[in-house]
Amino acid sequence: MTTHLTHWGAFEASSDGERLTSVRPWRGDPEPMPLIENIASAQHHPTRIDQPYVRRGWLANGPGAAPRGADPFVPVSWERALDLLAGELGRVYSGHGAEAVYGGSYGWASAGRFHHAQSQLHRFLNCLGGYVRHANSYSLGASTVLLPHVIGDIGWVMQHATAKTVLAEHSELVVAFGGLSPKNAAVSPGGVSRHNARTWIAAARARGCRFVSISPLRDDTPQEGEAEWIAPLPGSDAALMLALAQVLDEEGLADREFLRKYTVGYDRFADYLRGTVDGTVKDPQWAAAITGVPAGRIRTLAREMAAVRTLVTVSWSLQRAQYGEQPLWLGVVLAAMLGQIGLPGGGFGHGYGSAASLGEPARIPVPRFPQGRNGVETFIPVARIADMLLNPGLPYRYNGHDLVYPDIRLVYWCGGNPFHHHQNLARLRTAFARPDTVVVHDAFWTATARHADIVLPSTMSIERDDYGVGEGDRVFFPMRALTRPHGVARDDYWMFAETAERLGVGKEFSEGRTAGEWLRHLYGEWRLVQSVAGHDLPEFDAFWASESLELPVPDPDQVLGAQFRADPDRFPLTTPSGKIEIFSEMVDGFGYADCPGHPVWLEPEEWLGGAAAAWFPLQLVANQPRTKLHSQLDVGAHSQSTKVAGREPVRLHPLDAAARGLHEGEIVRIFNGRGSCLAGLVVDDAVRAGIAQLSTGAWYDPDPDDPTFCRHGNPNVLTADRPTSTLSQGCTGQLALVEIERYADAVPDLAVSSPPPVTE
Ligand code: PGD
Repeated sequence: MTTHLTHWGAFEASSDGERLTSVRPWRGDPEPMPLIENIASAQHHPTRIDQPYVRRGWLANGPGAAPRGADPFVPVSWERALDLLAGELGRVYSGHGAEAVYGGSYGWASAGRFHHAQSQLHRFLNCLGGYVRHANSYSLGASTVLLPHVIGDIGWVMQHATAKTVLAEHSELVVAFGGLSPKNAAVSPGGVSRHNARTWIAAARARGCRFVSISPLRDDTPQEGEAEWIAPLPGSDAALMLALAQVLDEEGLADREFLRKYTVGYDRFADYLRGTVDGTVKDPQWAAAITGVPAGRIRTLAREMAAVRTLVTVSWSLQRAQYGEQPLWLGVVLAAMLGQIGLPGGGFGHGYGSAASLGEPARIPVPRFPQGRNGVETFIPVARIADMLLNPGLPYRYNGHDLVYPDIRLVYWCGGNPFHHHQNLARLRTAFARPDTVVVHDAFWTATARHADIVLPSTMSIERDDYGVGEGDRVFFPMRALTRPHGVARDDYWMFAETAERLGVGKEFSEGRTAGEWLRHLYGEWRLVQSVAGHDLPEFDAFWASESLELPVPDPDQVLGAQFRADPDRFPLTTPSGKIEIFSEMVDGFGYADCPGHPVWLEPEEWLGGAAAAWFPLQLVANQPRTKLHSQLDVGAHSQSTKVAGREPVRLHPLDAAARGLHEGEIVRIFNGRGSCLAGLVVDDAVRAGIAQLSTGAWYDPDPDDPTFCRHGNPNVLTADRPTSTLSQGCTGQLALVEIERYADAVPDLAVSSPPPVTE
């Protein structure tokens, strides 16, 4: 058996050289993930891209728009594909400059440090002069922009979060806004060795810690927590948090000494709570009307939080909605009012249920494939992709900057699936029709590959040599190839090296090394640097022959919050004031009505639809899936095992199903003013009444005549391509208003589970 790594866990496998013959979780993992079952079953699925393809219209008529996403593909040899690619890159770079190339290429790709797809692409494009990049992520669009204004270095709550073991030993109450979802806590970019979310939650509970899970879904916190379930209307958490803060303020439970010493701006915020500014006291009665949570429970919860050692956590999903900055900022403010920031088991956490890496001790850095220097300064906040393609030259604002969308001629995607991750997919489709050329490398015929002109087949990580370790994880795995590649698929590195050669920058890109030589070279350099830092690590050959390497943790006790608490003058935050900013002069100075200088309640535009809200009475929660990571390996056995008649499952409360005369297992149509999709109904009282829960990840399968209708169940035909706010311009894919009805027509076949039409 050989050990290998994925974003969702390590596994051991054997193979016959072509396919995996046996797969089991890595023996070191106490809570293995069933997602591992997707790998072997997906590897040779008909939707694997077996060789290079070029869209017929592009091949016949040259670079140009129509009809991207509908044309058949022509199989071509590697020679021809790379000649065409090099010719087109040459044309765009010489005719329009590097600013006409969008190479942001957002996406998680696969585990593995060297074959990390975006790093490969970025190095390649940098050799050609650079590319328009993206800033931030779909995961943390609002957090990455807001938190530096509020607490300074975001590493404070990410890399140096309070350890899970400390929480397990010291927290008396964990109030988890967005829950502590075990499925999300099981993944980390680059991999996870030992899953431990259930273990630390069980340990805390056994010690007497109480969990309050504030989420529309009961299973957003593991059973081990025996959590009290409070289910506010999705999108209303900020109102609930304001009311908790109002009770703390009114009843003298706020820690005034902490607020004075460690924060700025409390008085302005308190004026808002008390209604001095707008005449509305943000009390529990006020919040109950917005959230649906009884006023009495809000008041008692605030008192309980002030009475014991309390951790306030906010999941990443809460900020993936319009005005997502507000609940995040309020989480920090609540923790500051409780005065426990920097105490073991108290304070604020962001993402304990969102990624495996949170609360793990910071390990030494690991080898990295250098990306070179980008000669282009222009960037977009990542979720503005459709806006950029549709509106070249349009000015817009972001985090205090006045920016202008560039005029993109060529889009290059490697290791991501925007037709999975972006919102309002029909609009994205219109946007993808604009550039001259779209190039995609992927292992599968994802919807993005189907909307490309040049499609190059990449290997899966099991088909190449690499090494990997997850963000915040300590186990570094050699990842030896388990099988030969599917069809004539090649590594992204090989494709870039060959194309770079054709464009006259071969030496700059490859430095004359093969992929195998790079692995050895990067490891050797890294080992040398680490030995200077006092870490004695094995030579490459010994590492390569081993099962795994446990990485050192240089400074396990470094808790930034504790240092700040001990001496805020010596360890100031990197905010303008050096303190926690409950009111930010900087954010206030930007003058954005959708993100003022202190946290507030802003009613989502989706709710203000008036008639629209009446037409679409259900709150859709489009959360992360349980049976796959994002859209990866959706054709795999584990993902397929939960589909209903081949469609993605949608969960509805029994009352909502009964009100519509719907039954378990039926195919339903979910719709709103932006689009519609089919899904298979699951009736479940683990979802709050008034909610429909449809996870992301089903491959977009548009009706040929109507791109707003997905036959498979991708919720991003329903979500709005609307930013979190002018401040962070993040993605708002988590929530949308919808209605559901029985699908009365004959259920159409799926096109997305077969390759697209191919022609000679
Ligand atoms: P993945 O499915 O992981 O989705 O969006 P992301 O684009 O990351 O896409 C990765 C792609 O890389 C896959 O198609 C895979 O086959 C390909 N790939 C894997 N390995 C390789 C390789 O070696 N080479 C190449 N060339 N390709 C490779 C995820 C994004 O979705 C994220 S992070 C979040 S948090 C967002 N969440 C939501 C949400 O909560 N709700 C909605 N509605 N929408 C969301 N979208 C976002």
